Amino acid sequence: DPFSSDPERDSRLIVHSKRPCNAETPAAEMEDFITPNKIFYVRNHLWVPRHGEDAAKDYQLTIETYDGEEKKYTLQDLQEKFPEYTISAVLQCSGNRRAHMSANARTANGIQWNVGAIGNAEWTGVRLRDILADVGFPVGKALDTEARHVQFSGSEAYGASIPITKAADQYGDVILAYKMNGNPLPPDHGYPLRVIVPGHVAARSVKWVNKITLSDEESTSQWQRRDYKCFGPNQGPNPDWDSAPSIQEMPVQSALTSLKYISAHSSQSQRKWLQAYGLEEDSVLLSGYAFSGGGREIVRVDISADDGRSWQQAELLPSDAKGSRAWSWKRWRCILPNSQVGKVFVIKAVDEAYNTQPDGYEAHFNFRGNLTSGWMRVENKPVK
Ligand code: MTE
Ligand code: MO
Repeated sequence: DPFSSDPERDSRLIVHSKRPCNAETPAAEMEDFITPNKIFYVRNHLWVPRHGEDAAKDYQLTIETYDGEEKKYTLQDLQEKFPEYTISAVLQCSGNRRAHMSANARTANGIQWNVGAIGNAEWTGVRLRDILADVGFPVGKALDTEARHVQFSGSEAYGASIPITKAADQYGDVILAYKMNGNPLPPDHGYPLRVIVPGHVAARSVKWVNKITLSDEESTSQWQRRDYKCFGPNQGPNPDWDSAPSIQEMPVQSALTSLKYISAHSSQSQRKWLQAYGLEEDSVLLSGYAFSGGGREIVRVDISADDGRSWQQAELLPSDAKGSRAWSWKRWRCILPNSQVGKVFVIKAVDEAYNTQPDGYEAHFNFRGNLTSGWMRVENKPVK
């Protein structure tokens, strides 16, 4: 039974499937900038490879250069040879919020994730760029070579690839991580080593990575050539798979993760909050996340309390983001008078390239339900 080495999981995770494990972070646990390891969503296509202490000791990473030559590194080699580097970065599954597409357009294939197939963590490891340089790849002149893709293989058989331009970019921050939020990677998240490709769909951040190949071709895995692509609203389920590019950088995304009732007559701390917003009446506190791919910073989150007729801006919370570009999400919050019970709140975000989200779901429907990002609509039903 290949699943026999799967770890125990936190009971707070919302489990969509057990074998393989697919489980999302409950919205109520997503209030912080950093998502704790124990409740970080788990998206496994297969089983978790063995992960005893010997897994790190026996670990070997093989790099296959463009000429077909192989170089090997132990975990210790990587840690001794290359400078340690920490970034904070979101991982978001391409299926995050698929349930909203299914509910608002048509049923899309795949796990019906709500808002929790996303998390933000600090990842510590070594730069892929430094390793490529060490095997003799000219990282500063990558396009002078014939290598166009960097393929990653996981030890359980998963595989994916990224463009050489991302891997060689000195501000691309692609790392091979051995720590998550300051602790060794948990088994579910890639122990002992995983790739982190910040700003890209999480499907490229290969866990349990044991081989890296420079190639003129993308990975030939189904996860590169088929599953993680988007087709037109009318296409499928048997499209010409090669006609669409594989998903790499993520579009703009935002979601509400909490809606709370604040009473003007209750605790002093709640009243202080209301005063800070210049409100005296009972109110609602909305909060959530916003994120964009490619390191593009979120510059605005717009909230409507009347289903999109009028808008105001949410407060973007300060954070301790690390890395060359904006790889982390922005947490946001907004306090509104509670005069609109039963009406619909709408949330949408804007990134620094002024990209924004589609207002509905039908126009970006795709049969696999990838990259759902329509404006999130939530009925005003505060919980006391
Ligand atoms: N890497 C391996 N080896 N096996 C996998 O099944 N799933 C991918 C990616 N890397 C996967 C993998 C997908 S689709 C996602 S969304 C992320 O890992 C999930 O990472 P997490 O489980 O650490 O949240
Ligand atoms: Mo995913």
